[in-house]
Amino acid sequence: MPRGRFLSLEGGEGAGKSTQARALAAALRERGVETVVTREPGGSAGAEAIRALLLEGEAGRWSARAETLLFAAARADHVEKVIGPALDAGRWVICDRYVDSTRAYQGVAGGIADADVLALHAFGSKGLFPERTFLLTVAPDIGAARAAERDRGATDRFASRDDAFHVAVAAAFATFDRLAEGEPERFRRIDAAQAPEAVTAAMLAELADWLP
Ligand code: T5A
Repeated sequence: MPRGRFLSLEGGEGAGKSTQARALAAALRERGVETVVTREPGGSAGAEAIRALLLEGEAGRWSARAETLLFAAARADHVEKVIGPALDAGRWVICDRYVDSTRAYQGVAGGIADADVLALHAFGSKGLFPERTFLLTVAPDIGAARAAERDRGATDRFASRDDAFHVAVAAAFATFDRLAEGEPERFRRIDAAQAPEAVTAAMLAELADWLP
C-alpha cells in the first residue's frame, strides 16, 4: 500500500482555505483518490478540545509561548490520531492550516523564534511536513470582507484582535511568500482572488505530476 499524499492549505483570513479544502477533496475523489479533509487547530477529538481553549475567551488569555505550546500539543494529537493513520492507509490528507500557520501567527506575528516552533514540531509531530502546501493569496481587505460576510458579526479570539496584530499577520504571510520562493517544490502560490472554481483548477494543475 503506497503512502498517501499530505497537502496543506495556508493563507490569511478569508482566503478561502476551507472552501478550497472541500472543493479539492471533491475533485480528487472524482479522480478515484481516497481523500480526508481535516483542519487545524483541531482535526482529532483531543485537538478539537484544545481548539476550544485557543479560540474562546478574551484576546489576552494566553501568552505567545503558552499559545505556541497549545498549538503544538493539538498538532501532535492530530498527527498521531488522524493524519498519520490516514497517510499509512494510502489516503490523501488535505489539512486546512498546519505548522506554517504557527510559524506565521505565533512565530513572525507573535515573536516566537522559528527555530523554537520547528523544535516543538520536531518533538510533537516528529517533524511531519506536507509534501505540497498551497499558499492562497488574496488582498487582506478582500479576505476580511469575505470572512465578515461569512461570520456576520460573530468573531473568535483571533479575528477580534486589534489592527496591529492583523498588520503583523499580513507581514508574516509576506515573509512566507519569500520563504515559499526558497522552497518551490513544497509551496505553490495560488491566486485566491479568482472565482472558486478557478482556484480549485489552479491547485489541481499543481498536482498534475501526482494525479492518476
Ligand atoms: N491559527 C491557526 C494560529 O494562530 N496558529 C496555528 O497554528 C493555526 C493552525 C483559526 C485561527 O487560528 C489561527 C489562525 C486563525 O485565526 P478558523 O476558525 O479555523 O481559525 O478559521 P481560519 O482558518 O482563519 O479560516 P478563515 O476565516 O481564514 O477562512 P478561510 O477558510 O480562508 O475561508 P472560507 O473558505 O471560510 O471562505 C470565507 C468566505 O469567503 C467565501 C466563502 O464562501 C466564505 O463565505 N469565498 C469566496 N468568495 C469569493 N471568491 C472566492 N474565491 C471565495 N472563496 C471563498
